[in-house]
Amino acid sequence: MRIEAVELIRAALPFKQEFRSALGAQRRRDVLLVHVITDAADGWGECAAMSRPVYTSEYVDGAQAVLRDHLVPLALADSSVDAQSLERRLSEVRGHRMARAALEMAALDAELRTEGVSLAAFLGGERDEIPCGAVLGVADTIDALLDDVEQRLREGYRRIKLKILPGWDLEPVAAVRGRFGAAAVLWLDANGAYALEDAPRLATLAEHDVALIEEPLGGRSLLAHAELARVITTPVCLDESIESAHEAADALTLGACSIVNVKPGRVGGLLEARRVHEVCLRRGASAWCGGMFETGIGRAANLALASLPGFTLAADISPSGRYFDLDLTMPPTVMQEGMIRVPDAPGLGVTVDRAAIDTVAVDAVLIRG
Ligand code: OSB
Ligand code: MG
Repeated sequence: MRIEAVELIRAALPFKQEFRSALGAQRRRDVLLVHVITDAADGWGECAAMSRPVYTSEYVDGAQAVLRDHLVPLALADSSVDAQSLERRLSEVRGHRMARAALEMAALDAELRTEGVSLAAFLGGERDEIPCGAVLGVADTIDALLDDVEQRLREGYRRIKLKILPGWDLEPVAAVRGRFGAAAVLWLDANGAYALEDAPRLATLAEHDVALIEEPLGGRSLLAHAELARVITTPVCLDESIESAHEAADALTLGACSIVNVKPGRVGGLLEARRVHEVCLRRGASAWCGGMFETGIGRAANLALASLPGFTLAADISPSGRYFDLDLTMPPTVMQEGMIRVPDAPGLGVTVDRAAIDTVAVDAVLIRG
């Protein structure tokens, strides 16, 4: 396959409701799409980077710049590429994992559409539907949070993940547990908002039957997380701290976590995400597929990844309409009894709705080889 041109499209999708977490407040998703045009088929990728560099160091303007100036030129220089050779080629650029992942996703989509193979089948998926969890930001009041949890449970989500930070932790957790009892499987995500000195406070969360706490400590320290994991009984899950398969192996060896949130963007692509999954499977650690407020494009890739056998816990994947009024793929993604079907058509297995993209696009640049 030869990549003939790459289009970088920026779009803005307003959140239905402002989303607040330890990473700040977000009103709008700044979407960056990568559209690869090859001699055989087109392919689509979605970049996980957000507007500001507050989750990892990447941010959407930076991702666009490194794609335009460095990654896309590398992809266009090769007369024949497949996703594997492209991954190797792009790894010459250090860091910028979300940017590399978006281009790899698009190339893999084009390659698999050409071959008539679904992404799930290519990756080694074994499930045809994925259990899904809801993620709830910081609410205005405890009552508003409880109403939201009730609605999500009614919609069928398999578990509830609350964003927490100092000042929004014990009280909302106790309230949710008090109101819903054992009916709610409860996870917490701190996005690194705590320090090791907060261990006594974090230890008390266990009283509320919390199934996991994600990225409790700031600074991406595996040693600090290992120390915390020794003194709290709630299982620790890492997100931001793990950017590759070898970091996942290190984290599990050190006891920094027992559970891994796997996001293809954060680790540099679907191929590396599959290697993270292999590490977890080999070590008997639980893994699950995280989310980055994706549109239908990124969601399709996440569903394929989440179908691998080691993803034993509910994913941060939601149906169309959870965060935005408009989706960018057809048909709309639906959730039934908390499950979403894994696309089984070639490539990402969804039809990209160019007309919908054009209604929200703010910028599009075509780079030719
Ligand atoms: O920490 O998992 C996170 C979104 C952006 C950045 C970081 C995170 C998230 C989410 C999104 O939690 C969950 C979703 O896409 O539903
Ligand atoms: Mg997280």
